[in-house]
Amino acid sequence: MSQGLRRALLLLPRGLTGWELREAYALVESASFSVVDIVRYRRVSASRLLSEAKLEEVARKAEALRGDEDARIIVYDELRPREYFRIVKRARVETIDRTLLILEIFALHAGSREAKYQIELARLKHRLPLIREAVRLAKMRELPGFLGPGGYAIDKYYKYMVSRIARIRRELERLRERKHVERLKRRSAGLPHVAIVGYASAGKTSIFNRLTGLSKPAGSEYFTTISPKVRAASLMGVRAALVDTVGFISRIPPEIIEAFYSTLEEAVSADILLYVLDISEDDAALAEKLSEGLDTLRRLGVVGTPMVIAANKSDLVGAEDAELARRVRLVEAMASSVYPAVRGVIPVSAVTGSGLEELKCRIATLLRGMDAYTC
Ligand SMILES: Nc1nc2c(ncn2[C@@H]2O[C@H](COP(=O)(O)OP(=O)(O)OP(=O)(O)O)[C@@H](O)[C@H]2O)c(=O)[nH]1
Ligand SMILES: [Mg+2]
Repeated sequence: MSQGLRRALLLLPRGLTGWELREAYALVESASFSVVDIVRYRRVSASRLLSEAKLEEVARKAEALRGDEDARIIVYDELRPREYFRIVKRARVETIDRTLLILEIFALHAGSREAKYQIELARLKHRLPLIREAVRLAKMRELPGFLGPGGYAIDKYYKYMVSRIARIRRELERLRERKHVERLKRRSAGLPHVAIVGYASAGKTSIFNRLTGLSKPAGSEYFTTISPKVRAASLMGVRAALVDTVGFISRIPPEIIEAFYSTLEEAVSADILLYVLDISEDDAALAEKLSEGLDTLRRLGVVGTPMVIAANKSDLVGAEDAELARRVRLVEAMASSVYPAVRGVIPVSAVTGSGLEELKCRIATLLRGMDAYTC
């Protein structure tokens, strides 16, 4: 086991597609876990996750982790409070679900005060129903000594959480206000905004670095970028503020959407959107990740902002130009049917630099408010 990795027993629902499985492993790895064993399960019903036999299997496999404070059972699914307690009581290893897994990754990368608050808020909101269930169980004396304190202490803790949530919300509101003012200042300096959005790990920061000449951390793990980064850049002689943002993810839990709303607000108020897509993925992943992103934008209220799609990682598609062209056409068709303001799909590679000149030109053209190429 390499240093810094926490051990985990991974519970995977059956029926995940190829890219969903890859994403599951990428998320687990990004949260610094090393998987010691896997249990595949089929959900019993909407309210019940595991059958008795499965639970027994989980408990048996969790034995190796018992006593290790850092070890976790990771349920790659939504976990209702009742199921959580059912698993923890039997397996006696702390258990997290997909939402908490994503929040752990966020926490590893959170640099700014705002990001830290946002993560704490999302965690608190996610834990609240759990504590409510603990209060209920303690009252029924079904949790003797579990979680340490008795029912009274749990009740107090619950009240503390509620007041802490209110406090963080006020604090975030204040920070958001300040950011709003900063944005207005940038605007009055005359800089149009280009927000770089897209699915987690598509290469947004790599493209941001290329366009701004910076070297912000980019990484193969998910959610390298949590707080948005803003830099002025010159695109074919047109100056603009480029904004790098947090990545989208499929089945993103509502707690996270709310927590990161202010980060994504940059996308809402942008003049132009640069949507980065990993074109090297298979058709199913392309379709899902594109529609997930466009859907998130729609939920945020983005409708008519002109959008250029950077079909990134074209270097991985291989020497077959025809295959790259086919994928680009596919993306074009899919994107413009849901988001009519798409103004082109351009194959690029942040690694080799290919296509970047054309990308800059396309953005510059839009920034000048023109339809035809000017460079
Ligand atoms: N082969 C290849 N790899 C790329 C390209 N662009 C980015 N990558 C790699 O893809 C991974 C993700 O890149 P990032 O730029 O961090 O992606 P991101 O979209 O900012 O990711 P998050 O901030 O985590 O959402 C890194 O390992 C990059 O080196 C590309 O054009 N070609
Ligand atoms: Mg990034």
